[in-house]
Amino acid sequence: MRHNGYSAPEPPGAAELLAEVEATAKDGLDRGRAPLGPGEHTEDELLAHFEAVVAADEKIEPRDWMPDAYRRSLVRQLSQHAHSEVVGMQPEGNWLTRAPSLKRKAILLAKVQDEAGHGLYLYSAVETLGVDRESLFQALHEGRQKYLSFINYPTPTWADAGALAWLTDGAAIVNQVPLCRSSYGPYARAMVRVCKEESFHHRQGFDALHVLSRGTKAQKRMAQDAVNRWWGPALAMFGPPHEQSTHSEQSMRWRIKRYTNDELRQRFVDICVPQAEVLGLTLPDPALAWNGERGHYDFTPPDFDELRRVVAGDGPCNRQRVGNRRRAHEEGAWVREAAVAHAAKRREGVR
Ligand code: BYC
Repeated sequence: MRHNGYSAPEPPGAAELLAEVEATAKDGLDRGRAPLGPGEHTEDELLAHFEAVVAADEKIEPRDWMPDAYRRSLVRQLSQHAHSEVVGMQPEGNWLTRAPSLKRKAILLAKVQDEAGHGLYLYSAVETLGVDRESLFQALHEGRQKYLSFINYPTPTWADAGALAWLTDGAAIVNQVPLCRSSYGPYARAMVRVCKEESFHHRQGFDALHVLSRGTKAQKRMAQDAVNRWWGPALAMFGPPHEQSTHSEQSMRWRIKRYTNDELRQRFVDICVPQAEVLGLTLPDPALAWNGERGHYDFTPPDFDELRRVVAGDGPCNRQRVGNRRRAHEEGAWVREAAVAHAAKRREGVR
């Protein structure tokens, strides 16, 4: 990335993650496999067929029969994912009017718009499961559905926008690359596109921090403070430890998920350490050390009690984030009505 002749280095490990995404893109294609005919098969036959499709690493498509519990779990995870993208526009949106240069502002604006787009791909994917979008918004606004915990933390300095993108977009990519191979076709396909865009988000955060850490002492301190604030929330994004994870075992059997929360958290730490070295910043964990026997970095797990509290609604910004979202939805009602009226006119051939 280049600004005023300055070029930040490539974050180590980023290209490899993107190559994994590319490698999955063709696997996710809808190959038009005919579904089992309705009414011609027993529930056992339908289940056996579903399990065979999953075991063969083929995709379940919206037209296919699927167990109710599989559908429910997908609706749960996909809607949480969609909400996270949309509510997740707020912590960085906070810096849109105050970005330090026109270039940074343009980049941030594009990133925040992308998050809205990711929300749209994901809401569309949930709709393929027979749920309407308005009911998802209601569930979010009434606190019946979740979004990711890190969004409930504040971004008090410009460096927080950079640290948030470097760490939480970095964590999101590590989490989402295996989701590109999810057994549900619309989810897997959405993830391919999301990961590619997320890769840009991650790089712009890395780039913003790289500039700050090579700036004045005060700028470097600001970057370090922001990394200190975001390291814990980024680690917590991967969810509770495996033994406390309620959904992982089943989701992994259904191949919605491919790895445990802990395996992904470890991969993220292993990727972050060399990136922090290039940035010249320190990850705030004295226990962080290479373990040659395990072939991984040892690290201190995030504070899971804090994660529980934040998910339960008691984070620093929960009320503000949901309040803003609710207000934006109400104030945007006229835009949705206008779009529906416009679409109806187009259908009737009125220009
Ligand atoms: N925060 O059994 P578990 C982005 C919940 S946006 C809140 O392990 P699972 C970005 C979990 O839902 C990208 N809740 O669940 C945007 C479950 O509760 P329910 C967002 C959490 O599903 C803007 C319970 O705890 N990415 O990157 O197997 C700017 C037990 O957990 C959290 C996604 O949403 C958490 N951190 O695994 C910048 C990824 N962790 O549902 C960046 C998609 C756990 O029973 N989601 N919970 O009420 C997933 O991959 C998985 O759902 C999770 C959890 C890894 C999050």
